Amino acid sequence: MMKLYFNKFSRGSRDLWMLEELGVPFECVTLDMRTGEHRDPAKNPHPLLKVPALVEDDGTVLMESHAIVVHLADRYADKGFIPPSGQRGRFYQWCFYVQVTLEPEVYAVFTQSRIPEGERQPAIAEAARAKFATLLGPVRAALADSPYLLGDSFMACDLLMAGVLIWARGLGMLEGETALLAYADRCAARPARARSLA
Ligand SMILES: N[C@@H](CCC(=O)N[C@@H](CS)C(=O)NCC(=O)O)C(=O)O
Repeated sequence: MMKLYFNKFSRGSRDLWMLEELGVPFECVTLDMRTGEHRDPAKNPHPLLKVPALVEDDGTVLMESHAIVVHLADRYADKGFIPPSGQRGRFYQWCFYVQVTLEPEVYAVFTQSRIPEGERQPAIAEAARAKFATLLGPVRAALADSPYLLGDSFMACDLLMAGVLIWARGLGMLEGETALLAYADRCAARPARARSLA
């Protein structure tokens, strides 16, 4: 059975959400990051001792939380979370946009918020907030006429987008973004997400 090595306060939360959406058999191994359990090579198969990692049925170890989501959507393509092969251009566009373009700005604000106040560099967070607001433009446009990024169906790219938007919302980066907040709520209300957080 597939095994997800994970911690719920990590980027692995998106992988657990995806597995719950798919409803396929898997085992979840929680590694306690507060005690440093994830840094024990006997317990964590991740090559860099981070989380998440997915160990597949044949023993293949996968790292990178976004790649794991896309791979799972593809492996179980019959479940309908990925467009048919050859028609995935915009699907991949959004998956990469979330990870490569949006997430670094959220991460910059997050890391600034975590360091002691006296050591913060407010200009870094301010620049990241401003850049993030600009980068939301294409997302707003994609959602102007449809409930999800690719139309009427919730896809794995929505799961990734919503994950980052929910994180951004917690950092006050979505203020006034009514449509995006409604989209994030719509995705967050899915029963599979609730199961992943239980
Ligand atoms: N880009 C990787 C990031 C993996 C990563 O940095 N994970 C963090 C938690 S979100 C971690 O394991 N940090 C603990 C450490 O580095 O010791 C992914 O998305 O999977």
